[in-house]
Amino acid sequence: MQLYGSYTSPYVRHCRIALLETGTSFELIETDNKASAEGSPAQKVPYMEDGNVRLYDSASILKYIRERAGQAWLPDVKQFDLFCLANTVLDASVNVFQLERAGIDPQSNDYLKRQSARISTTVEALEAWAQEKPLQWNDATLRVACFVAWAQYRQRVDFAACPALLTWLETASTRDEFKSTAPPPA
Ligand SMILES: N[C@@H](CCC(=O)N[C@@H](CS)C(=O)NCC(=O)O)C(=O)O
Repeated sequence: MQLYGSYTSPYVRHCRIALLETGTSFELIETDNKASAEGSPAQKVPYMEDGNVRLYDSASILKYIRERAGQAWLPDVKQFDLFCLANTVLDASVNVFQLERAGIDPQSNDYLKRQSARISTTVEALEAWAQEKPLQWNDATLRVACFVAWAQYRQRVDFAACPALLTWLETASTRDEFKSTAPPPA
């Protein structure tokens, strides 16, 4: 299986962790924006190829990896909703990060202000979720851990008021597959 992506992308990291956890043999092909524009209609990473199967989003890739290994993929609707919420905050944070890199002030228009507000309210909701339960390892909580780790790595969110999320990250960081897929030093 070929996974196209980068060593810094949290979406790619999540797929790499699932591949390692399921013992699936794969090759990570480093892919920049120019290559992803040619390799995927979404012009994003990750995308993957396995024989004649080509998938263009980390969610479908994760479902494919887990089901190929005989596992169910997020059958619980509340866990699936947590995955979606973590995805929403990740998408918004990556979007604001890319715009800032392009020199656009995130406070410069109402839509970007809403993106920033969306990040804050979603982080609060994730923290409330994490306060309710210890970390139960599945693709929803793994998505949350990938988000928190990436947001720290790119200094997007101050998690000082989120002790439960930090505890989840600490727990995730004890796992070999999570440790070995950490992004390179910024
Ligand atoms: N919904 C996609 C999001 C993937 C995504 O946003 N990837 C980023 C890298 S972290 C990307 O390729 N961005 C390129 C761009 O926005 O032009 C997924 O889950 O795979």
